[in-house]
Amino acid sequence: MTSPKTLLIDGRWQAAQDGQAIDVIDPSNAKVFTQISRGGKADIDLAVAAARRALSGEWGRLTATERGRLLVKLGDLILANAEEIAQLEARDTGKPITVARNDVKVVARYFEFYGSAADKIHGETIPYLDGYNVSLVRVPHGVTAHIIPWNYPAQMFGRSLAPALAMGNATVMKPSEDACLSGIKLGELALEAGFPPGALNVVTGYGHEAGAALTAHPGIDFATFTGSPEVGVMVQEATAKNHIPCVLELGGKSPQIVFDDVDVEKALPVIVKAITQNAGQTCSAGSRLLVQESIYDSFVAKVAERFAQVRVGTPEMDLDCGPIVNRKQRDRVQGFIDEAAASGIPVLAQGSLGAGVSADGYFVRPTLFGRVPRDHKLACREVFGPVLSAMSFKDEEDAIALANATEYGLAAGIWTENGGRQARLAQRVLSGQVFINCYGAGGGVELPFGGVKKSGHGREKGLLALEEMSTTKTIVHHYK
Ligand code: TXE
Repeated sequence: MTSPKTLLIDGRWQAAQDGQAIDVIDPSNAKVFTQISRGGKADIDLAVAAARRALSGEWGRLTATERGRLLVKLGDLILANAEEIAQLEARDTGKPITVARNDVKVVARYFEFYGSAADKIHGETIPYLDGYNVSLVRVPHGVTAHIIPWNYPAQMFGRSLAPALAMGNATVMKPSEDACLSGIKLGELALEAGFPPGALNVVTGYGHEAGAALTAHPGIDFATFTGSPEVGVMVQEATAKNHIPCVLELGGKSPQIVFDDVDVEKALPVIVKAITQNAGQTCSAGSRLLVQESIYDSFVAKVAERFAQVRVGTPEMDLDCGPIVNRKQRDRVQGFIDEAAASGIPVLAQGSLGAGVSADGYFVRPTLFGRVPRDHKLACREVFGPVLSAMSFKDEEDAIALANATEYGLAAGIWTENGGRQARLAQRVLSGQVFINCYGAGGGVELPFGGVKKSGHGREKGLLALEEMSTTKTIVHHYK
């Protein structure tokens, strides 16, 4: 196997040092359709060294305005190449083409948003003793490491890199081995936009090889990771050994809390979409449906009716959702469904597969389970597939207890017309995001995003990401 040149290091496309490659598989039919370089430790060493040089070279000398312009230009190039990126993204992940097209608009928006913000980060002055001027300035970490998953590869590329570049860090991105074609294209466009060599490096490869080498590298100053809690612990350990900070976004088991005064027609489509979009492979998927006992049967019956209409297909079929990203994840999701059904939990509805989808593709039927016991695996573990678990609660206190009865805390939906209840729940539900009579942060580049508890720590998106991607320096000047 010869390695293709999918590593962007020091402004040049390179093959893996050891010449290895990874097959890229189309999840709609399980066929290999291209290859990427299998980057490893030697490639990471080169990328980190290139990033370090960039900090003291052309990239490090740019003003904030000049950096911002480069980001905005990259955003424009993304829009100009939107269809090509969307096609790559859809093929690589299996998502419906309309969804991929929307994702690309969001990536462009990340570069526009952070590019426009780059020269609006002001410091502070601090009153101090007579004869002193004290200022607090924001400075980049230095070399930042970015590890992203496969569920929204293009969006995550923008979400992770744009604020880091806006703050003047030199970056090394390790996209997921399961979906990185859009990231390679975005790297190409970054070169076209004029980013100096080493400012933005992309190393494709496996997590346990390139990913582990990157997060443990003594030459990085900060790491940000989105993925599983298990790997999140490894990233935290690796960065702790080098005494550097990290941001972790590790998924969730987010509740949709539905009270008896819910606006049913408004809630139904949102609740179904929140667990079926992207085939449930969304960190903030609303995977637990908590319904007040007094309306449980009638409301859940209506959800079931809609759930049964969800259709699954290939990107070109452009239905509600596509296949699961790879065989391992498909088996995992199907395993949850089979095990729960076998243990007697009622299946209330299942979506359908579009006519003619390949039997080899990694498709699963979206599934709604009813009256899931509170301590069942399905109620507690992240499935990361289109599987919704309905449960009932008695009153407000019980709703809060149930919503918080999870190791995770990423997002929560609250459905009630009662203003006091909206405010109480928003305060007491333990979660990084709370949505009242709506759901999802999708596309909300402006909105800080991140979790509590096992969902991770640190914030991405919004202006808060610029704080995460930088540190402060206190400058004390004695002028008398
Ligand atoms: O994740 P991994 P997987 C959750 C979801 C899913 C489960 C497993 O529950 O079912 O994780 O998915 C890189 N050092 N989420 O196995 O392995 C890897 O190459 C450094 C939630 O795909 O965590 C990829 O780029 N990096 C989530 C990224 O980590 C390593 C999105 C994610 O892969 C590494 C994805 C290592 N030792 C999965 N090992 C979300 N929060 O949105 C792997 N990687």
